[in-house]
Amino acid sequence: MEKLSRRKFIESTALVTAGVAAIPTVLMAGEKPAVIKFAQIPLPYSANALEPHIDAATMDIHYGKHHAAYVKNVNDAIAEDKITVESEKDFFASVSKLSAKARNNGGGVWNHNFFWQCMAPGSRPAAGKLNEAINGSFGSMDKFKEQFTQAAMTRFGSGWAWLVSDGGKLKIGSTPNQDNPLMDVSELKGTPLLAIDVWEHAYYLKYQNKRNEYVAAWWNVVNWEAVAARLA
Ligand code: MN3
Repeated sequence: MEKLSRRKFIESTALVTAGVAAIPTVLMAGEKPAVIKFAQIPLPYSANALEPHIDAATMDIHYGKHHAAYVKNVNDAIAEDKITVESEKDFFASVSKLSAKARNNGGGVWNHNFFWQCMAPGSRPAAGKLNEAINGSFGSMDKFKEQFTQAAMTRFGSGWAWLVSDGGKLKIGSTPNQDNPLMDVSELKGTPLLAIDVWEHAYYLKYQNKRNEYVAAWWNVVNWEAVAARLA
């Protein structure tokens, strides 16, 4: 894992948690604007912490190779394309105007930073307000899981399934490739609360073609406390 400065860590964690950027925009005369730079959050647990549901080899490659590559590629694209947006929020809200390289890799960085924080070892059941919101929107936790699993299973090819809050209303949906609900191009819109990566690289080593087994196992490592915090 690359070492990040404490400031960078706090910044990137805050960005991911809030889903919006908080980059200062007050500039001194002659100072260049703070153009956005994407970074990987430190993995919040060890690579083997989610076993047996998510294996360490998959985590190592997923975090260390795939996710790291998105970071390099989006920052390259920002330089190559002379992108001048100053916040993640603006980056995704105007992503239709950016190159495919910027869109795919920017989404790749954000989605994985979010995904790592959707999981934790020793998952505890959803409680309180979150539980009530899920029951209210979907009937029960079981029905919610069924619908979310359906979204994950029917996303053809590579992509993500999401639970979002759209103006206080909970919705389930999916996005192709590395698109996310913060993007202007996304049909599914809202504040992300929970996501699962259904790219084959997320499960192929352990589950091969059995996406259904991966999704079923993933419920055992969902960090419901993090989901509840995003809803608050
Ligand atoms: Mn992935």
